[in-house]
Amino acid sequence: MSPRPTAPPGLPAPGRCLVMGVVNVTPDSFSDGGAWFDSKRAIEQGVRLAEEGADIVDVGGESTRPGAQRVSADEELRRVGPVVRELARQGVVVSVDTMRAEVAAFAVEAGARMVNDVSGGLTDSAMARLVAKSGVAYVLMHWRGHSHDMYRRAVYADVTAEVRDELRQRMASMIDEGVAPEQIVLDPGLGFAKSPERGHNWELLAHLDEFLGLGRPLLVAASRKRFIGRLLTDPYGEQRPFTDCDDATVAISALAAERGAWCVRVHDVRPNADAVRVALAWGSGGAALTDGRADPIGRGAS
Ligand code: PMM
Repeated sequence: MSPRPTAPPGLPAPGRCLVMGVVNVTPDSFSDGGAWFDSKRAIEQGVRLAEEGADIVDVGGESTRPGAQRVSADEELRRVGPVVRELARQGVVVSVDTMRAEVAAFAVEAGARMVNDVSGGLTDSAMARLVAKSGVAYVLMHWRGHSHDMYRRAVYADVTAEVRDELRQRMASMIDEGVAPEQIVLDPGLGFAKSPERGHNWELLAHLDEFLGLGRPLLVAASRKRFIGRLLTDPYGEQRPFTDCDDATVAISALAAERGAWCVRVHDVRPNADAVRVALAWGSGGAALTDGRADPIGRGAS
């Protein structure tokens, strides 16, 4: 396995795979559509996720579910602004899930410590400059186009090699524009221009080492995605609803952590926080524990 890359700046480094909890401040996200659309409820949910063991809370204001249309920048800011500011004020480590430099700039000013850009800098040409200037961590995800037609772009001769090479090119381009390599976290973009029917997501998960070979930490975001529901199709042909895919997500988190993922992005935090600790204990044969504990007493998650 490749040596562990340097941790991105400003984020917890507890010596195990991190857990990122998701708060979608949207009326229509695939995974939790509408549940946290109200700012007050979104803030409460963010605090709850941090208490359940999320090392980072990812706040997004634009749905990227298959077929989703874009919202305006003003609306996105209205959704995420108060949530990011209040969570950061309460000491939660926040990342902002946005493709817009303007929203990212606002969020960083409000205390966000990471920008999570599912378009890997392709949507907004001002993103690289903003990330370079702010110095915060940046998730660069593999992306081939907006959600409304992303499945049309899910055509690969070799999905692992193509996703790896496209990530490498995007990373080089961000670095050319002034982003420090240390700021970058890579993400193969499970579900984005990947076909559940053709098994693309499983092939990517089976080859995490190829992405680790790019020398940057890896974020794995499988939680509640359609390919899990498809895997768990029942004998009558009914796909498992995404709300009932959390147990399988925990299994993916344990395996991803054991294979060297830096962070898993999940909706149901507590069991995934347990899973990454099991992976730490198992992977180190207990050597990474303190008196049998994953979290040394007196040292919080951040
Ligand atoms: N997926 C979603 C949203 N944001 N961010 C990253 N880095 N990687 C992902 O795969 C990703 C993301 C869509 O899922 P959601 O409905 O759970 O937000």
